[in-house]
Parts: sequence; C-alpha cells; structure tokens
Amino acid sequence: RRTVITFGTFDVFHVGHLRVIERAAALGDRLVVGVSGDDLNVRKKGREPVFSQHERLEILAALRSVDEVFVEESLELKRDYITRYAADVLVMGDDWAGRFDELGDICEVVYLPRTPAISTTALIEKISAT
Ligand code: C2G
Repeated sequence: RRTVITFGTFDVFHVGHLRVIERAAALGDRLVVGVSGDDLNVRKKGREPVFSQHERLEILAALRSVDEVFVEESLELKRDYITRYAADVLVMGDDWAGRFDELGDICEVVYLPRTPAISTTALIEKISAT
C-alpha cells in the first residue's frame, strides 16, 4: 500500500484545490491531508482564514479522494508527519518547488503544477468587488 501525504490551508475550497487533491490521490492508494491550522495561518499570513480549521477539515474529510485528515500545527513538522502517517510520497504545489527536497531521504517528493488563474485571494477580491 502506497500512502501519499499533502498539506495546505484549502481556504474557500475551489477547483484548484480539488485538482491537486485528486492528482495527489492518484499517486498512491491512501491520501492523508494535513490542513494548516488557524494559528499557523495567522503566523504565516497574518490573518485568520475565511473558514475555520474545523470547517476546512470537514470539507477535506468529505472528499472521495481523501482517506484521512489532520491539523498541520507547524510548517517545520513535515518530517514528523511523514513518519507518523508512514507516507511514501509527499506532494506539494510547485510554488514550493525545491523547498522540501531534503525530505527525499524518507519519502518521494513530488511537486505538482498549480491550476492557473485561480486562488483564494483572487476569489475574495472578486466577491468583495460585486
Ligand atoms: N493549488 C493549486 N492550484 C491553485 C491553488 C492552489 O494546485 N490555483 C494547490 C496548492 O499548490 C496546494 C493546495 O492547492 O498544493 C493548497 O493550497 P493552499 O491552501 O494555498 O496551501 P498553501 O498555503 O500553499 O499550504 O505546509 C504547507 C502549508 O500548509 C501551505
């Protein structure tokens, strides 16, 4: 059995999120998703996500491609999470290309291309402007 792990905030869930989840799932038999916690987002981006971590976990857990979800408490804990969930593959969006190569000693590291022209930030701007 091949376990894939991926991470993200997945705020205001959109088709770019769905596609990366589906492509990650296709790389193995079991997909585990680390959803960035609210505290991590405040530290990282200086603001609370639109949807709480509870809501974001609930959405991710309901997806057909997702087998397990957990809260990602810190960006620095990837090695621990990979070990804890016995992941064989780490998938990240290619905006992180090269950043996690050091984890290649314990798993395969794959960067997937992002879906162009869609982002949570752009969606928030679009909704605010209407
Ligand atoms: N994504 C995508 N295409 C988009 C937008 C997002 O493929 N147009 C992907 C990202 O590459 C990522 C996932 O969707 O793989 C989640 O995106 P974000 O919520 O923006 O995640 P991010 O803030 O990059 O995660 O440990 C990582 C952190 O949790 C950060």
